[in-house]
Amino acid sequence: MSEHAITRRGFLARSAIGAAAVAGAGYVGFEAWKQAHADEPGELKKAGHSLCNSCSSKCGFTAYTRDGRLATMIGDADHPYCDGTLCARGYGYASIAYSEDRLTDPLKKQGDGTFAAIDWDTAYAEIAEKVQKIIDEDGPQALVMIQDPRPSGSFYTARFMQALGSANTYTHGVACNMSKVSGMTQAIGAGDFTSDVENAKMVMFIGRSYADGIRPASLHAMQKGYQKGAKFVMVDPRYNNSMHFCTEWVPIRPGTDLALILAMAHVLITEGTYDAEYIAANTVGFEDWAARVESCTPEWAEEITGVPAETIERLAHEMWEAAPQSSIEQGWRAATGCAHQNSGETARALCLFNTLLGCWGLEGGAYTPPSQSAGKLTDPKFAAPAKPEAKIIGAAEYPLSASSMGVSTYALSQIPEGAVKGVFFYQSNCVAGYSNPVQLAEFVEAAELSVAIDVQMTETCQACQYVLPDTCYLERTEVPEFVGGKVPVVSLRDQVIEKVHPNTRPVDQIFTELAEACGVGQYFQFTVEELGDAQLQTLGLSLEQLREQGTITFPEKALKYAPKTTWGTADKKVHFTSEACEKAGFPASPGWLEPQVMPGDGQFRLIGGKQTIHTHTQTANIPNLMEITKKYGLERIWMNAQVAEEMGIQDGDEVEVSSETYTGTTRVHVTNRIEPTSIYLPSHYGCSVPEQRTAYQVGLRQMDFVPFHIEPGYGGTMSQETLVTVKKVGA
Ligand SMILES: Nc1nc2c(c(=O)[nH]1)N[C@H]1C(S)=C(S)[C@@H](COP(=O)(O)OP(=O)(O)OC[C@H]3O[C@@H](n4cnc5c(=O)[nH]c(N)nc54)[C@H](O)[C@@H]3O)O[C@H]1N2
Ligand SMILES: Nc1nc2c(c(=O)[nH]1)N[C@H]1C(S)=C(S)[C@@H](COP(=O)(O)OP(=O)(O)OC[C@H]3O[C@@H](n4cnc5c(=O)[nH]c(N)nc54)[C@H](O)[C@@H]3O)O[C@H]1N2
Ligand code: SF4
Ligand SMILES: [Mo]
Repeated sequence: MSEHAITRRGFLARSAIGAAAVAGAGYVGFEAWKQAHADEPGELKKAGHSLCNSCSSKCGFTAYTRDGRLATMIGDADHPYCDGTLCARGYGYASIAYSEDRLTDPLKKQGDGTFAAIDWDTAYAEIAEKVQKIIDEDGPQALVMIQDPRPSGSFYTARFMQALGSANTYTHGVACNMSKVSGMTQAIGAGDFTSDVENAKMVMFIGRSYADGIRPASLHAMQKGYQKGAKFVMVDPRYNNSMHFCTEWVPIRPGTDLALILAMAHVLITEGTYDAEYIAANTVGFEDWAARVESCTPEWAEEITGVPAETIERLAHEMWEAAPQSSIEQGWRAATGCAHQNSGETARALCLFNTLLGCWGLEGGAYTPPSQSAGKLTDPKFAAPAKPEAKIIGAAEYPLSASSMGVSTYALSQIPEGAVKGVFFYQSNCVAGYSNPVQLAEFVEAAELSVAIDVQMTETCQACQYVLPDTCYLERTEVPEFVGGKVPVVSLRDQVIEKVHPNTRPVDQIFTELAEACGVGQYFQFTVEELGDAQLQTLGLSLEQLREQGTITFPEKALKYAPKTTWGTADKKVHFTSEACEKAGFPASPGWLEPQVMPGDGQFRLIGGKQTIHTHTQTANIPNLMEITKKYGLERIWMNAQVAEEMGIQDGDEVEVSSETYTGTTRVHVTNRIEPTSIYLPSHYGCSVPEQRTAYQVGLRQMDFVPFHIEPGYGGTMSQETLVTVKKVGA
């Protein structure tokens, strides 16, 4: 590692950006903050409790205002994702309330492609008329909803679609963790587990960076584990910011993690070092996997992954020596989430490797977090519409895909085929983030009806006929949010500031009114407050109580460490083999599956990755966050130093990046922090919407370089199945 690399490593970890989410590392307490801001005009008032909306973690916080304007936010100590601290994005994104680029009125696309303001009633009436025509001619299954899973959004969008008779409510899963959830479900009957990072002796992270793809509580756990002497191994083509708390970097070629896991399993199984007792009592199909990994030697895996055979062997030994206080962390988006043709199978193999360690349910191992949910509502006014008989579109074509997320990109691809006619987007910038943007925009533009509900003009809004302005999260009260964790909780997003733009409307109002216009208003005869209170009453709580406390814990449901012997599969066991996978064309137990593309001479695999200060496509237009990007040149692509030298490329050079779908230019960051076959393009840039005046045309957009395709069986976007070439501009 060069001097240069170490200096770079220090940068984010030591700066306010990295420290913002690390307890005790330069974090300014509320009292100190109050003193520093004591002279500001207006009285500091506690305005209520809300949930951050800058990413899916929805961390809980108390909001303080001065003269009705948001002054600061203090993270909840009790919230399982937040653990007392919001991250830098959480603070930065709050300024969306006052953004000059907010949507302020309903818009309708004109013949020349520009948008003009219309009134709400006209928008509802026109949308309802088109909905009715689609239902009359093609049935409700020709309607599709794509939404980000947040409390009110999830409830109201799904209810609206169900009321219309459509099963097609999708989340952003295909572009996030679809393959992870689906692969794990095949193995352990659950889409999620948590490595007990804080108490572990050893954790291997495979394409998951707690210090970049931030959830504060996870990063805190990593810091605590590291300080207690845990061995944290980072398997990543990049030396990411989590290396601050890691003991070893294992640079790996993208898309080859499955080979690494299979080879580590080979080592443990051939040496007989695995928890045979746990396996005999709690699993099925072990022999099949043992036979399959017999040929997956560390030498074999070295050829594929670029990780030396001795390293693979040593890591397997170390994981076993630390067992059961060891595990491979589940990952989120990168290796297992949706990136490659083998992401689903990698997720499956990862769970099976952990099963060899016997770590399930034990302190320092890995556990499935307990949760609490509301009981059934008995008051007839909350009676839900009947569940449609049809299955969500895409379930048959991608039989392993989790139907709770759905293969939205496949549904959109059915617009030109005529099977889908109308599409709604709620809090989703699908066009810029789920797959190839040109292709996705073409699909949406071909629809008879397209509606986007957002707070700013986006690539998705641009592709739609109608754009409806939501209030921002600080301006509305939502359905209570139940969150699983070591101690599960319920937490509230309450309104903490008045509406900044009078003609915006909150999500619950928009869907209630749309439902009325579409003739299904009978399912929406309650306010969001009444609904929230009724849900809480089923647990002996009330909205008033939750408003007061912000987050309420369920200590009686807290995690108790014990070997896990009941799984969510049909026979309650861990499955080394899966009939569903076999039916979908995969081997019964996971074996090696190549990524779809492998770089040849002069080619690189394009990888993405989060940056601490941005979220997906939604924060690039926040001026104070973009200022940090510009100050540190964070929009640059990364290229391996030795490769750059061979190509005559120097740090800061302007380079042209080309794939089969797109060519664009940007500056390059030359570094030892990336392995030679990868080019890293940070995930948050390349906005093509002029109305986002801060974000417009800064950097490149990863998805432009990726063709429209879908992971067989599992349904992920395969966001990294693309090859690029790079050349110096003017060379
Ligand atoms: N700052 C920030 N934090 C976030 C978010 C955000 O947008 N910004 N979003 C939240 C959400 S919704 C999600 S899903 C999570 C995502 O969290 P992560 O999954 O951690 O996110 P990524 O940064 O996409 O990927 C992690 C690492 O994987 C590496 N990687 C890429 N390809 C491969 C590969 O093939 N193999 C291996 N081993 N590594 C690879 C990248 O270099 C990167 O360092 O983050 C959450 N937190
Ligand atoms: N280019 C790119 N693509 C990505 C990713 C990436 O980092 N970069 N990350 C991937 C991952 S891990 C995920 S989870 C998905 C996420 O995909 P999405 O859930 O689509 O996330 P964003 O791209 O951030 O878009 C969120 C949209 O919600 C809008 N929004 C924000 N607040 C509100 C609100 O209060 N009300 C309404 N109605 N709208 C609101 C934002 O303006 C934005 O247009 O994207 C995936 N695709
Ligand atoms: S992790 Fe950061 S951006 Fe995400 S919800 Fe929490 S504070 Fe907000
Ligand atoms: Mo995600």
